[in-house]
This record gives sequence, C-alpha cells and structure tokens, in this order.
Amino acid sequence: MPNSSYRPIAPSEITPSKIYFNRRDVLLGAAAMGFAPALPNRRAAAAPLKTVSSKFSTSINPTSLQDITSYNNFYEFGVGKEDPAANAHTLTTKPWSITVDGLVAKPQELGLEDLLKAMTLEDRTYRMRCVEGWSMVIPWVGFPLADLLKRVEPMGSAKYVAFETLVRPEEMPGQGGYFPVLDWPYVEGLRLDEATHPLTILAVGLYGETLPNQNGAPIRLVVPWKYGFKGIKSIVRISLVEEQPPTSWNIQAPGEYGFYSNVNPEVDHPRWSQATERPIGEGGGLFANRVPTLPFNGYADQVAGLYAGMDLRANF
Ligand SMILES: Nc1nc2c(c(=O)[nH]1)N[C@H]1C(S)=C(S)[C@@H](COP(=O)(O)O)O[C@H]1N2
Ligand SMILES: [Mo]
Repeated sequence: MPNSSYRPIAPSEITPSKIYFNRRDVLLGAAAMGFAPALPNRRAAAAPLKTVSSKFSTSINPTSLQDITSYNNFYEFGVGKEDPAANAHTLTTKPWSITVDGLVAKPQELGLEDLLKAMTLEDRTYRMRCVEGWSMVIPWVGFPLADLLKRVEPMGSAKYVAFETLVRPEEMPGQGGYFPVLDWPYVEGLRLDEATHPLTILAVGLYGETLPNQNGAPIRLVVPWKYGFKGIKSIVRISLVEEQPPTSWNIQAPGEYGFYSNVNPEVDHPRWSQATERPIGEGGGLFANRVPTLPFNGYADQVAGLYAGMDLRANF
C-alpha cells in the first residue's frame, strides 16, 4: 500500500488544475532552482494535447498526478497496485489503431492519430470510484464515445457496445505466466444508451497530456457513474452487438461483479460494504478519511433516468 506522505511534494500536487498549464515548464523551472521534483515511475514521454473545457467537469480538486500514475489497476502488468507504474513502460502505443465493427453501416479501422484529429478533445475532470473502496478525482482529456459511434452509423439492431483490450504478452507480462488471473483479452460492455450518454468518454490523456501507459494508453473508456473496472484500458476493438456482451470481472466472479456495476452505496459487494470510500492522496493512511459514497458516484441527476423501473439490486 503506497503512502504518499513519504514522497516529496510534486509541482502537480500544489498547482490547481485551472492554472496547470505546461507541466514541463514547471518541472524545468523547478530543476533550475535546484529542487528535484518527484516524477512518476517510468513515465513514458507525455505530449501536450489541445483541449477545450467542458461543463461536465467537477470542480473538486483533482488527485495529484503522482497518485493517479502510481496507484493503478491494470492486470496485464501485474496484480499489485504499484505494478502498472513499474511495468507498463514496455507497452508500445505507436502506431495504434482501433477497429469499430459489428452492427454498423460503416465499419472502420481507425488510426489513432487520424481519429484524434477528427475529434474535439475536452478536459473532463471526473470523480472515479473503484469497486475495492478507494476513489480519485481525475482530470481526463477525452471525447464523447457518442462522437465516435456516430461516425460508424450503428444499425437499429445494435443494442450493446463491446470493448476489447490489446493482447500482446511480449509487452504485457501479466498476460503470460502459468496462472492467468483473467481470461485475455480484458473485455467490457455497455448498453447502447449508456455508451452514447454525454458523460461517457474515451480518454486519451490526463492533466492536459497524453495518457501514461499505466492509465490505459493510448485510449481507454471512462464511465464515471460506474465502478472503475468498467473503464477498460488500451482498447483495440469496439463492436456494436445485439446481445449483452461478456465482461471480464463478471466472467471471473459472476456473484461479485455484475454487468451494470453502477456505483451504489446501498448494494454491498458480497465481501465488503460499498457505503463509504477512501479518497486517495488525502493522507491519514488506510482507515482515515473515509467519506460516504454517493448513488451513481454523484452523477445521479444525469444518469438515474437510464435505469428507471429497473431493480438495481438484481441488476448490480
Ligand atoms: N485492460 C484493463 N483495463 C482495466 C483494468 C485491467 O486490469 N485491465 N483494471 C480496471 C480497474 S479494476 C480500475 S479501478 C481502473 C483503474 O484505472 P486507473 O489505473 O487509470 O485509475 O482500470 C480498469 N481498466
Ligand atoms: Mo477497480
């Protein structure tokens, strides 16, 4: 369990996101002053992204870049929270392409660079809640998934969207070995109305720069009202389908992880309560500073209507 209080304070931790402009200038300035900043482990070269602001951002102060990039879940690089930061630098993210296929009029294989040129990138600071009980506030850069789906023209028969992560054991050590923890590829899914909801984005960056590998480079899903595991990383395929698609954690433990996985303080995980959460990076160690978890992770006003009439205990 990393304890951020032992690290020196990084410039990212003392700079509010609104005036957080060019991290490299800040770091160079700090180096010139003889102050050695705490850089995240093995961070691949990040590139600044051109963004616009979004009315969907929360105004809560974001978690530090250091914490966002050093406390991760990405089982392709190991099961420990510190494994992705230590190991994900082995992943080659250029060139990268995404296949969008299935029940669409215009199936496509899209090069990432071309896709980014066609999309307006937004700063979207979201609350994020992991099913294990911790939370962060992450200043994502991304675009609505709906904008991409529009381009491929889903057919009337498409009811769900299925997502797939890269399989490349040479670069993803967690995919090799004798006891695979999950069936690869990691897969996820959303109902079509969830996928086209304006809060659902594909993220390609955070803190104004390209995504660090450990956070799902070069492109990952972000659905802020659902538990973190729905946010599938390093996506290579998006398919429009008629039936509810399989999802990795549901395959692994169907009694513990459902297809919907909406954040819900009233429905406990079979092995622990979901009523509270531990914001990462606020000091105080493992048991301090737990705060109440909100229905739909605080996004109920925008998304509760998607589930009107559904039994959220049965559809967990
Ligand atoms: N391909 C893939 N995507 C994944 C995971 C994973 O192991 N593999 N872990 C999930 C889990 S459990 C969480 S909480 C989030 C963590 O995202 P972050 O490390 O950017 O905070 O990624 C999700 N996406
Ligand atoms: Mo998670």
